[in-house]
Amino acid sequence: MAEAAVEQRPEQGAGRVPTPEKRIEIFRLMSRIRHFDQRWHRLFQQGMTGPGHASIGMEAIAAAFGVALREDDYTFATYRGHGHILARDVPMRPIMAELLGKATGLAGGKGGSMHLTSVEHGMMGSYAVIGAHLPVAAGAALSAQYRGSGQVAVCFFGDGTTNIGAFHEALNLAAVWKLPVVFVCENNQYMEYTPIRDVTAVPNPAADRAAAYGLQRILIDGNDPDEVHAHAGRAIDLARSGGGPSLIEAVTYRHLGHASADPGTYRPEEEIAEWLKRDPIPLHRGRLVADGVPEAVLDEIEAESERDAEDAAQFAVSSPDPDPAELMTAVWADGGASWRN
Ligand SMILES: Cc1ncc(C[n+]2csc(CCOP(=O)(O)OP(=O)(O)O)c2C)c(N)n1
Ligand SMILES: [Mg+2]
Repeated sequence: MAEAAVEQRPEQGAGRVPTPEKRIEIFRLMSRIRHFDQRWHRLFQQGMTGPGHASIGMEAIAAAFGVALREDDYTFATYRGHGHILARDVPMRPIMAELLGKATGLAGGKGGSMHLTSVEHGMMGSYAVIGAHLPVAAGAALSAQYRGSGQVAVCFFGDGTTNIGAFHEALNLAAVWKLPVVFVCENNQYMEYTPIRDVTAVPNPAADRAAAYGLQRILIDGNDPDEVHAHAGRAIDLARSGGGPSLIEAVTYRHLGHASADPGTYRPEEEIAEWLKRDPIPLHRGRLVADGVPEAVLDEIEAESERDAEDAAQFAVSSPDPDPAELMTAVWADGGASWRN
């Protein structure tokens, strides 16, 4: 925590507490993301699915942005993107089925956990190649700017991603062309098994580099959904009104390892314990209850999320495998591989 301390900047986002309805919606999305990832992780432990990347502990970022977005805005995520697609209100069933490689999955089982896409929901994909989607998000923003559609692209990525060339290229061009894009660094303080501080010249890998692109330094607590929502709203408004891109660094922590099979034991026990105390879901729940939301309302949201995750798991497990005849369909833009022959 000390290495990536969250610097409070009250002038940014101040006075923008979400409406009560939006705060409950943020709770609902966080709860759905948590239950979905937990249920899916159990399927992995039972050998029902291959490995993937959970975002348990990091839900506040996806959820708070999810409620700040307009329906036709674009989301770009990494392989750690289950939460981001759920935050666009894509139903759990086809997502879970995709993770299990089933025919009923979003991409017919061909994409898996690292390629979750639902264009009609604005979810423009999760990407396995580090940094690859930052220029693509800038391209989507350029398209929105050209068409005058008022759409905004929001692009999520990890702390480690700030050390790859595509980060610089995308940020620079987005700033030069004032593109309607919001870059959100989910600084969970590790890139796979390496602490980001061991391989980065500045303590805050995104915020400390914002000046290089003429952007404001925005460093926020990624486990505080009210704070994330305030900054999301400001950055999205700025982008939509022609004010250009933002770069937000949201400091957070993943409760599990990098991927399903990683126990995460390279992290100090005290550090894990400290961050478990800052779990965004109980934090947000406590605030809602203090503000008068009945416990029963939140209990029902939790129960519904759990039921939906269980239903999605049953659906995915009982769904058929893809037909081998489908192997080479929908792989290329022409719908097949015929152009190669
Ligand atoms: C171009 C490229 N290089 C290396 C990898 C292997 N790799 C997968 S995840 C990862 C760490 C990324 O860390 P970070 O950006 O902090 O994201 P996090 O997993 O913490 O969400 C690496 C190096 C990759 N997928 N793509
Ligand atoms: Mg990371």
